[in-house]
Amino acid sequence: MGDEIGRPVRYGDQAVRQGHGGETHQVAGDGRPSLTTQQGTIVGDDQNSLRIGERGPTALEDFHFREKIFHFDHERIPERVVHARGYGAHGFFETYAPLTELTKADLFQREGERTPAFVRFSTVAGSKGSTDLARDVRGFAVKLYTREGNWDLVGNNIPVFFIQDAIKFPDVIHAVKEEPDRGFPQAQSAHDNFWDFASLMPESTHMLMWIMSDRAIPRSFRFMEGFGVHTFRMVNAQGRSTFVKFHWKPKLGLQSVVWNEAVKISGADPDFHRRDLWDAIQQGNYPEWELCLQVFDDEFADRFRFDVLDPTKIIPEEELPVRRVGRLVLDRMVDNFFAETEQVAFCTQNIVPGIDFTNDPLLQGRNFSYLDTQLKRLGSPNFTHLPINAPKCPVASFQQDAHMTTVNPTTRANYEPNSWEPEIGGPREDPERGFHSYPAEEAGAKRRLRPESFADHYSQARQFYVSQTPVERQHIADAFVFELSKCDRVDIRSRMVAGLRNVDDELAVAVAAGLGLPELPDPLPAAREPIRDLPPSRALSILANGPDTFAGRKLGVLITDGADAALLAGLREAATREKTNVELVAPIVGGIQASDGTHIAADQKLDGGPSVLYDAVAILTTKDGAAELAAQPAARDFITDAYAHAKFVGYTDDATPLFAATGMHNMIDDGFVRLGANADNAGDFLARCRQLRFWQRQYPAFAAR
Ligand code: HDD
Repeated sequence: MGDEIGRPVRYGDQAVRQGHGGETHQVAGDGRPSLTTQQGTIVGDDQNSLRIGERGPTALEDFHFREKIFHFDHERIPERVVHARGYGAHGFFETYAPLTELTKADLFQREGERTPAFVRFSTVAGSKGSTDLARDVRGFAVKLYTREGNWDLVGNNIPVFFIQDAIKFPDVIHAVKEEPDRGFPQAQSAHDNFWDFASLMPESTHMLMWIMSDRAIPRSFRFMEGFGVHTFRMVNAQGRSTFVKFHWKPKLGLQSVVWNEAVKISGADPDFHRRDLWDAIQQGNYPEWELCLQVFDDEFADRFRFDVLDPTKIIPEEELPVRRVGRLVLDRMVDNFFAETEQVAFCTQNIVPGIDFTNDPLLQGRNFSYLDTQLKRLGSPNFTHLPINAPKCPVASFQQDAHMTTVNPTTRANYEPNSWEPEIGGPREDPERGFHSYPAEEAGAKRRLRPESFADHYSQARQFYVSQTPVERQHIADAFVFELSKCDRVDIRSRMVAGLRNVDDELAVAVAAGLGLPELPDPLPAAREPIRDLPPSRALSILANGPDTFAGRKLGVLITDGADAALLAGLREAATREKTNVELVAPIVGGIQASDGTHIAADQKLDGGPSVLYDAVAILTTKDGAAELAAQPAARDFITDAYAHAKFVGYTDDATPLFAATGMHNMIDDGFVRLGANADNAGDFLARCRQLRFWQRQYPAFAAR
């Protein structure tokens, strides 16, 4: 037990540290550990500070009080300057088949190899306490603890970026975050500064199309893609390099919410995304993504219309199909949010032999920024010693000391070369297995410039737009109108519309009309004339690639006293078959008495469980129950919101008084499924829900495929 001294161990639900003999101070009786100071002194009284006299001053000698408050005062560390709000989980990456021809990266050498992984999802602009449903890019940062070191693939759920050169990063981030004089708005791009900057930076146009699309309001982390964004290299054992772009594709398919829903979810449950991930993993529904590669050589790079080093460009999947090479499974939540999710330190520079960088100027700049920011956040270069950041493979180096070190050289030699025998002399470099940068030839004049090959800012923005279904195009136009309406300066609104004229006139006209601009501005001068006929890429649309499953989604069932017990049981069974969760919403959380006299507890009280929290809803009530519901604003919102958000609604005829109170009794459409008509009806309803939304309600001509 000697080597266990001081090691943190779990003791019931408490993390305590063991003593010399591996023991904890235990209180006789219930066996709990005694509360101690950080120095291990058992605390006799944790309720009262040390006083002189019953009503007298507090004594400075109260070391327990001072230590407790001192530690509390220092609990916060600086939040991340971007991606402050995030949520992480553990899991593994499993390799489908060896990729030896492409890379010598150890994790890709053996079929079925499982590499431990930690993933942190995030929003970009808001602070740590902001809402999950902000319209924003989502971070998708993956740490892979390989046998040959940690590889961090620090990506986003959008495959392009706002800027082409890292030197503009502080500007784009300053512009999107709170305005400095007033300290708001929080977690929103809908304000003058952002659109002022964006409209002056034509290179951001492609990214703007993505963040104004439904991609920026995902239904949950489980239903979004991830992208490495940059072109990277893979290098094989023979030293041959191949270019690669990384994609993560969710097994459950893509899904987003609509903006009005996002706004309401932000109030109803600001933790909607983290709760979703927590619930799914706790229930054993482990979310999965496949790692997909787009691999290409110099010849492809030369012939591709755009520069593969430009991070504002994608390579359409139709032009270069993806290859599925493994799966990422998240199967364990953290033990402690701060220790793991908050202290995890991702660095784009963390790569392993077999992976390498390219000259993408955004990536090159990122390689400086991440290491630097971790020092600021975590306070010591020894952040690598924290369990969440430490590699799971052997580490041997001569780096030593600094704040909070937990690992130092233990022998006499702490330098290299040295002539001590191996046990004392320590580690040596390994030319054979060690990392060598790919020896790319570089030459040219030292200048500050933007290459001509980066000059096309609009063609792929247009390609993205024309690849969307009509519903998605409408959402993009609505989002631009919403965001620009929050700008006070009309010239900023107008300049942005002028930029959109280089993308698509239908879009520019719709946005100008939505803003009430007196006239359509002339197009902004373009550095290069946009290509108007890039073929649409179906892979860019969410709706055209609907998952056709309701698995992993949530059905909200509004129940009142007298609700049909058999029908509810049928719904639950059908939902279980469909791998869908059911949550019961009732006027009071204590629950209801069902038609068969049984008592059924609710999961949510009516105004705590609005329909925006569910992917589809059902209403199981009686005529009296419906009349009571009709009198409650929360019940009326429940149904009108579900309708407005194009959700499928299961109902029985008894719900009619509620529909009548909302004026909806004449609006029952094919998105409403009458329950109880036959035994299998619940199953039919759940099968309809696989379409996720009844878009025809808003767009009668809608057909996704
Ligand atoms: Fe960044 C965090 C993703 C450009 C500087 N970034 C951060 C995180 C993600 C990304 C997912 C959160 C990591 C975590 O969960 O801890 N960033 C991206 C992507 C980019 C990108 C996909 C473009 C392709 N970032 C970018 C640039 C710079 C930074 C150009 C600076 C020059 N990013 C940072 C940072 C952060 C960060 C300041 C803040 C917290 C952190 O690093 O750990 O260094």
